[in-house]
Amino acid sequence: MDVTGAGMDVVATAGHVDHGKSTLVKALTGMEPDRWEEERRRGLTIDLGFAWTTLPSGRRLAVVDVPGHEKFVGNMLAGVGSVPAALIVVAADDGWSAQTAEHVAVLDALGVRHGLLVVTKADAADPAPALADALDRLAGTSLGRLPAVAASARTGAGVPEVAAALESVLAGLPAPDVTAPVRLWVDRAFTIRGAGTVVTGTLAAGTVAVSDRLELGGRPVTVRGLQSLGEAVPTASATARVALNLRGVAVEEVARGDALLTPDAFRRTDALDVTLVTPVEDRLPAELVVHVGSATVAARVRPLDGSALRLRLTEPLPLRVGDRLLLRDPGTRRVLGADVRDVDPPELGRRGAARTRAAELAEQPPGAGGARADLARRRVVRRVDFVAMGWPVPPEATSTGPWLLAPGLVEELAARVLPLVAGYRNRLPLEPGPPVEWVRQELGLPDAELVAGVVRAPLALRGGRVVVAGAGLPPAVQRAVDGVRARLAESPFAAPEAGDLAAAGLGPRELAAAVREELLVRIADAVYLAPGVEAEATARLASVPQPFTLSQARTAWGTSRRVAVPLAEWLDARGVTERLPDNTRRLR
Ligand SMILES: Nc1nc2c(ncn2[C@@H]2O[C@H](COP(=O)(O)OP(=O)(O)OP(=O)(O)O)[C@@H](O)[C@H]2O)c(=O)[nH]1
Ligand SMILES: [Mg+2]
Repeated sequence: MDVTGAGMDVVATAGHVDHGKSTLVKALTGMEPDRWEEERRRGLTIDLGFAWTTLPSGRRLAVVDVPGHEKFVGNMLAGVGSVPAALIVVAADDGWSAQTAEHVAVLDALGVRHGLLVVTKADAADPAPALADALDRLAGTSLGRLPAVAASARTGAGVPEVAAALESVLAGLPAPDVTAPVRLWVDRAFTIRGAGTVVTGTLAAGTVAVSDRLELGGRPVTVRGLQSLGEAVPTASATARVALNLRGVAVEEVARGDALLTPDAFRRTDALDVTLVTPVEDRLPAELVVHVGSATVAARVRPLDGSALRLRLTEPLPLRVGDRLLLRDPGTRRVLGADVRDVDPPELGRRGAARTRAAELAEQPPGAGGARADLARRRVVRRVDFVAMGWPVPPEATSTGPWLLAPGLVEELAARVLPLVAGYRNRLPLEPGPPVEWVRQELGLPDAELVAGVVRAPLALRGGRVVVAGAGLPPAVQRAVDGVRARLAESPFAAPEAGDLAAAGLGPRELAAAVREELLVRIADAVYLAPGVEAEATARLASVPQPFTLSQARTAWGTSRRVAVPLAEWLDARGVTERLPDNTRRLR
């Protein structure tokens, strides 16, 4: 036996009530799909049934048996949601009936392309007319021209032919992506004594293994045990029926319609844009029910234009671009297929926004082209979010840390930074350039980290600002500072008086700019010296006996107390000198 769970196929039955679906499943598998006492007593399937067998070729087959009664169509929908192929059953003595039509409409809306038609009860009536009629009606659906077999589950005639025909249908199914993230829609949740919570579902893509960590309604759960077709297995790959024993969740906390997810691989959304697979002529109701996987959620419908709709779900669902939804009107029982086009759609504020959005969706091709168009509209998005929306990452997109930038956006932004900085410095000429945060806002970027990626020479990042390298001070300020520096070059400790600085046009802002440009050093309020002052002051102190008094230092520097007191403290603070308890100092 193949313990990986690969090589299994899953089909779902479809067809009118009492047409013989469950009996045929039993004849094929030897298993009774009707699980409940009530179902067996009434001879009626109410909930989903499960059976499996090994076909003559060795291929394993699991069958999800659905109820045909119109009252239980909700259960039927939960059963077919993740299944790639259908076994359509029509009774020879009754022919195409109401729920045959309804079930086939569901399969058509879901886009199911693979199936087998079985006209059963061939012992009770000539199957030929029902078979020809059903094939005719099916031809216009997603199932197209499909193989058909007549059989009697009662006598067994034709049942081997059903198995053989199923084999060839299954051989034609596209291979599932076993490396895809897991989204297992739960169709049953129950407890097993000693094991705890167990959920079952049809794994349509991906692989699950014992001790996998998954997410269920935003909380972490661990796969404690795994079964497939009644056997414990270490791992199971799509397509497969699986039963997962979960750690981290009580049975009351999980139900049909929940999904077990690969962490971070899906976003839950309650707003989405979809396009109808087949456009409708008449007005849609304001509310429809969305079916996806085993989930059922009500949605408010806002038609955009053409076949595009905006849906608002009453509960968020883990959906991706490319998912096929079934939209159902419970009143008329009409079903429509719809493709998810955006799981994080833009607000529709302005007049005409709905029409514009519909046009965007119409022009947005599926796959890689759509990914480029969507990224171009978003400009910047977290890579994990973009991938979780269901998009492939366009190779020409730019990656910066966790961010993904639309192709060409970096160049566009880089070109905008230079005039932004120039404009800023025109208004605030004493500042070397705008703070990075200001540039981030101006560019509409979500993260200041992104600014670094669009700063190009002659701009540079310095001290949290975007600066023009070597731009210097405004000419008048530069001239005044040059004057001060010329005087300091002659007498390095003769800091100009505050009044002299002001008279030269050097106020606090100008002086701060000169300090930032490393043209002056601020020793204290209104005490500015040239940048070489530390070396000069130290050299002169070296020729004074240690320790020395402030007065000795002042003499060595040839300056006044106004300068000497703050300069001595400034040198203390920089660790050049050390102040002793008796108020004398020495060089360190
Ligand atoms: N004569 C005859 N009767 C059949 C055959 N297959 C099923 N039946 C009978 O038809 C009735 C309905 O069969 P089911 O298999 O329960 O039908 P179903 O399609 O599963 O019905 P629901 O699940 O309720 O939709 C039962 O009484 C069966 O015994 C057949 O091949 N020949
Ligand atoms: Mg049944």
